[in-house]
Amino acid sequence: MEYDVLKENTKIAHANHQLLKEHNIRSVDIMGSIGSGKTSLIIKMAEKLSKKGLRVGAIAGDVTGDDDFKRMRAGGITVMNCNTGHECHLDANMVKKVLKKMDLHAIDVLFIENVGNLVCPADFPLGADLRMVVISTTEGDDMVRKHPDIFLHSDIAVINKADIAEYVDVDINVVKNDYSRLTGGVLKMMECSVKKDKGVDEIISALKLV
Ligand SMILES: Nc1nc2c(ncn2[C@@H]2O[C@H](COP(=O)(O)OP(=O)(O)OP(=O)(O)O)[C@@H](O)[C@H]2O)c(=O)[nH]1
Ligand SMILES: [Mg+2]
Repeated sequence: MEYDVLKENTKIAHANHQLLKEHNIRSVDIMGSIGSGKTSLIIKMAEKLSKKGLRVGAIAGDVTGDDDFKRMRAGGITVMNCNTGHECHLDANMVKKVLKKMDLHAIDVLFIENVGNLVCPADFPLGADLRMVVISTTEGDDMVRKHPDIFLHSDIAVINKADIAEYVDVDINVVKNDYSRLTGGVLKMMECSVKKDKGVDEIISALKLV
């Protein structure tokens, strides 16, 4: 019998979404390249959201280890670690298992940090309200041209590390223009520097978290 992995993933993702909605949790699947600043952005957003009285939870998705888990925990986030073992992306079933162990009554916002990768996560929705892709200036100016799918599967796209763009010879406008072109001029890529706390409030607004 043929087993359709993507179809099954979509079914579980719908159930995850339903469960999160039943608990009034707003959720974001944060995808993006390795080291683009996903964890840093989650911690910065959590700091800002908790000042507004929101309780932030997270799932730290990584192939192995608990580095991001520990950083998020130190940032005051109610976080669960999720190691994929070998897989280059989270899938809805992994998230389902983690959600079962989480106290969903204790959080208002859930950030799911996907494995750093601009290819595989695109095909596996997890059940979050929104999907965001985070790249950074250090990857160069050609990420949208090389990995269009993940941008097309995301509601929001961010380019981080604006503070060092000039040192890595990247013109952020080139990336932004590629993204605008890809989305038919409908969406604009957001720019931020988590390090300098620039553009993070705008991302929180775009995610409709406050
Ligand atoms: N200059 C600069 N560095 C940043 C910024 N944001 C994050 N970093 C640094 O980039 C490195 C990677 O950041 P992380 O937040 O771990 O990135 P990540 O996307 O979670 O990485 P993985 O989970 O390993 O894929 C760290 O050394 C951060 O301090 C920024 O806005 N500017
Ligand atoms: Mg990380």
